Amino acid sequence: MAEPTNREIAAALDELGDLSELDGAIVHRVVAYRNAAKAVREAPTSVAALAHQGRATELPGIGRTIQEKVVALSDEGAIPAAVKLRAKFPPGLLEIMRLPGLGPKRARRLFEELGVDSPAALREAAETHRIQQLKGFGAKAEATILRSLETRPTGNSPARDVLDHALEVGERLVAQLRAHPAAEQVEIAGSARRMTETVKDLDLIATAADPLALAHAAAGLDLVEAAQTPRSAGVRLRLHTGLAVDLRIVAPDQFGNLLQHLTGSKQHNMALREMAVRKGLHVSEYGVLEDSTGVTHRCATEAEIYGLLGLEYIEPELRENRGELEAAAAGELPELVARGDLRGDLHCHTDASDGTASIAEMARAARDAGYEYLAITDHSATFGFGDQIAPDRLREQIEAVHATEIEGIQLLAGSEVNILPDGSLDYDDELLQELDWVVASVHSSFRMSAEAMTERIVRAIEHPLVDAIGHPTGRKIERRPPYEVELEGVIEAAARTGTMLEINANPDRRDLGELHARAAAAAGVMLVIDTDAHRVGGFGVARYGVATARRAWLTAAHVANTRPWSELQAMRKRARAAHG
Ligand code: DGT
Ligand code: CA
Ligand code: CA
Ligand code: ZN
Repeated sequence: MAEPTNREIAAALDELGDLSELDGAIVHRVVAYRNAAKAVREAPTSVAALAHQGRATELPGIGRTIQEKVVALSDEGAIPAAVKLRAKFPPGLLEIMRLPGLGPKRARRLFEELGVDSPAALREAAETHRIQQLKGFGAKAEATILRSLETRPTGNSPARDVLDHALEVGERLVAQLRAHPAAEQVEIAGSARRMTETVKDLDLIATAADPLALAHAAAGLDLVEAAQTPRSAGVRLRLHTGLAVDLRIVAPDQFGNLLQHLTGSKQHNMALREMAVRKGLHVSEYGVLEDSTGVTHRCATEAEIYGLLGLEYIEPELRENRGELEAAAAGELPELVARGDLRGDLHCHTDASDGTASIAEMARAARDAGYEYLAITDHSATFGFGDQIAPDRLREQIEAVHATEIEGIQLLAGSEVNILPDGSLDYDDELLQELDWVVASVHSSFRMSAEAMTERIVRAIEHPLVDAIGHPTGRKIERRPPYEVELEGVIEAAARTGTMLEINANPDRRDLGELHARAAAAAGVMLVIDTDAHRVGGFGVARYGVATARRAWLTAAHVANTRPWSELQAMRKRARAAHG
């Protein structure tokens, strides 16, 4: 029998977690299965192979018991514990249990008391108002159930990978290919090079002394789950994370042509080709054909291609046909902000709220990541996840932050203050006044009309002590849509009051997104790129915030935290107000 893929193992562990939860198992066990599933899904090499070697326990969250289950799945085709539980609960119950607002206990009652065993049966029961007759369910619950049945996502794994997930393994793959003796150049192309939020697959381009040897070597790497037949033109791979990879191998004098073609975007390429035709040039992945002479120019670099067309070099992040070709022709491309331009981070958490490290540990990590200043912004009083800072605790924390001295970095006492449903803030003004930096965010009551949500955020923006709004739309890429809000109103208010808007760099957020960030900058709003780090390793995500800023056409001048703290501080509305 073929070994199960990492995705199959992860799905089996998730199912076991769900079944155990339905069965009323202790929370720890359920959580253990879910954590193990996550570790398997993120593992870059074959977990079945590791388990057979007794080495799956090296992965985080996988102990001997779960390793045994993986071996059983591989050898017998199923996990015995899951087989037993499947006999107890119909498969449709798992789907019901995952609906928002239901969960295992309620799903089980629906099954036992109404015989509901599938989403279809659930809909029927709701429509015939049998659910509201159950104790503890009511008419409102029934309406919620109908609504969540309608908005239920189809298929449980997202079709596209969030960028960090793809790059983590993609960059390892590139490094391994570069290390191969047959390889010369190896580059990432496609959407991953443009740093889009998600990617469908990874496009790699290489030149090689021995192309066929490189294609064979690629197919044999331990990151690879399956490969098509290696050829001298390249090979198509699937990695253990599920990511598809298209490796193309090309002659060195056409490297630029293929890199430009496969970097895309399709929209950029189509517009580029149209523009070229008007100049008597035909651009393809093989070269640039000149009508008048019949000569095909092979280009080793992309710069040569753009040069032949009379264009400035266009950075990959701009290649979306959003005006970059016109700007390149006019010599008016922006000088995009870069990671090295960031001097400070104004949003992070410590173990005082839901972070995992101390103030000093976060400070050292930020300094080592290249920052000159760091605002500690733990969650405010009503965060509601059990991790919160009451006003008295905040006073202590302000003192603790100011008392912490770490060489090479300046610490600022801040807070990520909740914007309450009515737009008021979680701390009173007197306390806010004591903070060096205030970022205000929405963390609760997401379900409001767009009008009410906009009013709520605008009210926070109008507060004189709010320096910036954190992750302004609340979206989680591939997981949660933004809350309903009219961004135009938010941007207008931010511009009017001098309140900054955050580009949260967490790769699952990237919020503001590129189009809104571009609109905000155009309206005169100052942006800040923050990591929202919750652990010492959390500062590494800055690159994704910078990528969004670059895709938004931002220069260093548009981003407040490219400035030293003394300058940034003086730009804020508080300082402006103080100077009248
Ligand atoms: P993805 O994979 O969906 O995240 O996005 P891309 O941009 O990586 O798209 P992909 O992998 O389908 O194709 C890679 C590049 O190949 C794409 O960015 C531009 C080029 N390309 C693909 N299809 C076409 C096409 O129909 N016309 C032109 N001009 N270029 C194309
Ligand atoms: Ca692609
Ligand atoms: Ca592709
Ligand atoms: Zn935060």
